[in-house]
Formats: sequence, C-alpha cells, structure tokens
Amino acid sequence: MKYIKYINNLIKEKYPVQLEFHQAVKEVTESLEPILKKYNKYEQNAILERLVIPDREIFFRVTWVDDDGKIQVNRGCRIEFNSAIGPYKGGLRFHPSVNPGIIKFLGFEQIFKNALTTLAMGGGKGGSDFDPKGKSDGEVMRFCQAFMNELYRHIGAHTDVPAGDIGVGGREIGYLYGQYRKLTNRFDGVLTGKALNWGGSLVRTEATGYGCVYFAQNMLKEKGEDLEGKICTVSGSGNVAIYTIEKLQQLGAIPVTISDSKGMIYDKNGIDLALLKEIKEVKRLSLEAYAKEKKNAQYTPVSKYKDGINPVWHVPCFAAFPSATQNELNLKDAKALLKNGCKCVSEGANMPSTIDAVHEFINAKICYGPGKAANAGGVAVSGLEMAQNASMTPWTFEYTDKRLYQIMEDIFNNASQTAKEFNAEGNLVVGANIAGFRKVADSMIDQGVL
Ligand code: NDP
Ligand code: 2IT
Repeated sequence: MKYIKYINNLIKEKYPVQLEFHQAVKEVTESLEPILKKYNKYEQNAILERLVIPDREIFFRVTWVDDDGKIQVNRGCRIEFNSAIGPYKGGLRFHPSVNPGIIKFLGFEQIFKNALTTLAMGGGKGGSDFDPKGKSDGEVMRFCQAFMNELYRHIGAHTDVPAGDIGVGGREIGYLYGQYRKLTNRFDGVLTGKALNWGGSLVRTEATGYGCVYFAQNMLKEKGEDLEGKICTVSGSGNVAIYTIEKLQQLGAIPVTISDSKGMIYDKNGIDLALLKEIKEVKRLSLEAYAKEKKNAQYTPVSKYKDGINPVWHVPCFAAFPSATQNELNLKDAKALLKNGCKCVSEGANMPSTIDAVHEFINAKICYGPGKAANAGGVAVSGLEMAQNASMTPWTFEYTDKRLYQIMEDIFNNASQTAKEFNAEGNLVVGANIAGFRKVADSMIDQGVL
C-alpha cells in the first residue's frame, strides 16, 4: 500500500541509522493495511506521520564520579512518543548498546502495547548507555542521581511515568525515586516498580514474566492445550526470564534453558529457580556460576555459538519464551524451533524475533504471541501501581494477580477478535497491532490536529 511505503521511506530518510526503529515501524505498519484500506480517515488525518514522530525527544548529558574519583560522562534520553490516551509511560533501559534507534523502537512499540492493556497510558521510553554491570552500589546511586537531576523536570505522575527495563530494577528505581523526591519535595507516583514500603505494588516484580505465561495459556487454551508437564525454553536470566520460569514451574511445566550476554545454560532436569535468583538477583553474577554449582547443567559460552544461531532455540521444546533482548531469535532459530515441534512462542522481550522469524511462525500457524501483547503484563501492573498510588491504597497479591490475569486474557481476546474482524484469523500480530492502533488513532482524531 502506497501510504505504508511512504511512511517507511520517510523514516528511513529522516533517521537513516535507526535500524531497530525502522524494523518496528515496518512490522506495525505492514499489519495495519486492512484497517487503513477500510477507513481512509487515518490517512486523511495523517495519523501515521504523527505516530512515527515522537511528541518530544529529550537528550541530555549525565555526569557522575566513580569510586576512583574520576569524572564519568554518559548520555541519557527520554522519548515521549504519544500521550493521546494517558500520560507517557514506559521503562528506562541502562545498557551500553542504548542509542536513539533502540529507545525509539521501544517507545513506538510501547504506544500500542499500553493501549492494549485497557488502562490509560500513553507511550514513552528512555535510558542511557551507562552499564550497571561491575559497578558498585555507590556508583549506581551516583549515576541514578545525576540522571534524575535532568529527568525530573520532564516527568510527573500525570505527565510521564518511567519504570524499569534492561539494567533498571528495584535498586535503580529506588535511587531515581529518592533523587526525584529530594529535588521536587513531592511524594508522587512518578515512577513504577517502587519497593512496597514506599508506594510499590505487589506483583509488579513478577508481572511481565507471569503475564507472558498467562498469555501463552490463553493462546493454548483455544487449541485445547496446556503447559502442564511440557518442556519449555526461556532466554535471558533477568527479571522477565526469572518470573516466566517461576510461573511455568507453578503450572507444572519444565523450563530447561536460560541465557545471558556471556552464554547459555541447558539444564535438562529443569532450571533451579532458587539458585538462579541467588546468582542474578542477589550476587549479580554471570551464568557460569550456575554451571559451577550444578554439575549436570550444560554451559555454552557465547564464543562457542556457531553461524549466528542462538543455541537456546535449538533445544527441543513445546513452548519458547524469548525474554532477553531484541533480535535474539532469527529465521534459522525459528525454523529449528518448528522442526523440533515447538507449538507456542510467547515473547517476554520487546521485538526478540526478526521479521522473517515472525513470518515463519505465522505461516506455520503455531500460537505466536508478539511482545507488545504477550509482555504487556509488566506495564499493566505499572498502571495498577499508579491506580494504587492515586488512591493511597495498596492491594493484596491475590487481587492484583487476578487483575493481571484478567488483563492478559482481555488482551488475548481483543487481539484474537480484531484479527478475525480483519480476515486474519489466528494472526495475533495483525490483531494486536490493529487493536492498539485503533484506540490511539481514534483518540488522536477526537482531540484534533496536534
Ligand atoms: P534484565 O536487565 O533484568 O535482564 C536482561 C537479561 O537479558 C539478562 O539476562 C541479560 O544478560 C540478557 N541480555 C540483555 N542484553 C543482551 C544481549 N544483547 N545479548 C544477550 N543477552 C542479553 O531486563 P528485563 O528482564 O527487565 O528485560 C528483558 C526483556 O524484556 C527486554 O527486551 C525488555 O525490554 C523486556 N521487557 C521488560 C519488562 C519489565 O517489566 N522489566 C516489561 C516488558 C518487556 P546480562 O545480565 O549478561 O546482560
Ligand atoms: O517494555 C516494557 O513494557 C517495560 N519495560 C515496562 C514499562 C513500565 O512502564 O512498566
């Protein structure tokens, strides 16, 4: 379709090096073809032109002092993409690979993901090329304080509400929140993922992983299948991977893999969750430490990965849960998963599968839950944390978990029904993209030319 081609060319011309952003825009816009053809109000109102250019892009310098007294300089940013249906909302990523193209792909995805949650949240994302790995707590604190020294003037409980992502967990949110409070003298629900004593929500820590498994359960239920007793593969070993594994084990499934930036573990008897939490949440070590403790587990360092394949996806499984990072699962990996009988892929990470891998899953008609639907549980419970902050009332674990389950079921039903409505039955990429887009685009039209 001409309009879609025009948009994709436009962003390539304007932002030639932002490859991940090009990829995310291509994936979303291609699946919008049926709705754009059916209703020309979107093209007439230049909705895609307005969606691919963020409302605001804020870039800043972060200057801090390391433990040796040396001055360090990092780059920070916050990209406020769209606030038609609620305050900008989305995580902060601290990782050396962070660049504007990565934050923009994440912020763009977040617009539609947040629309799917049923809650009032717009889309945004931010981060820094700071690497928390190997830094002392004092260094992480001074970096977070310096980051907030700039960010505080752009955020607010009804303006923009950041949270965690790769490299930003409870510790970082604590330091960021403390500095926000110090600078503004306000105790606002301005960040989510807070600790329970000072405004956090039960289930936020678990939410993305649990939600991703709930999404898989819903996809499988429709086909009369479940996860009990099934072998599952999981990539990553951070927040999302850990709580995906926890929920899988609660349901009687057997997750057998984990990975990090240095290598992967295959533990055929099932991942030892207590050991994994100890290594990653407490000691902050690489997965080599897991293999040292568990002699039967197989450890493969990244240096031994062959031909650009990720060995996690070559372990036979019933269901796969990519939970590390973007483009960690390519066409070769997708083919191997299908050949080995994989029936379900539920994405905990954002855009973990390359576009050709996604096409492979869709064509094979397996249960495929794209990240913006399957991993929306994290930001959904962030929205529930905002609701609790606004009412000054904490909710119980059971109640919040029930709300999370209900939201994941609603997202599945919405994506599934929307796919049917546009003659793409079973294609949750089309369903999720159109459902998220329609809510935001119609809201933009209601609110006039802005
Ligand atoms: P964490 O920082 O807790 O964990 C990230 C994990 O992925 C670590 O095991 C890390 O290994 C690994 N990883 C990161 N980058 C790479 C890389 N380039 N190559 C190989 N492994 C890598 O982050 P989260 O678990 O929070 O996030 C994981 C994914 O889930 C991301 O895509 C994020 O955007 C997405 N997500 C997160 C949500 C949340 O609520 N936290 C919500 C929705 C999506 P190592 O420690 O060695 O770097
Ligand atoms: O990608 C994501 O949805 C997140 N990192 C969580 C965002 C949030 O605001 O909780």
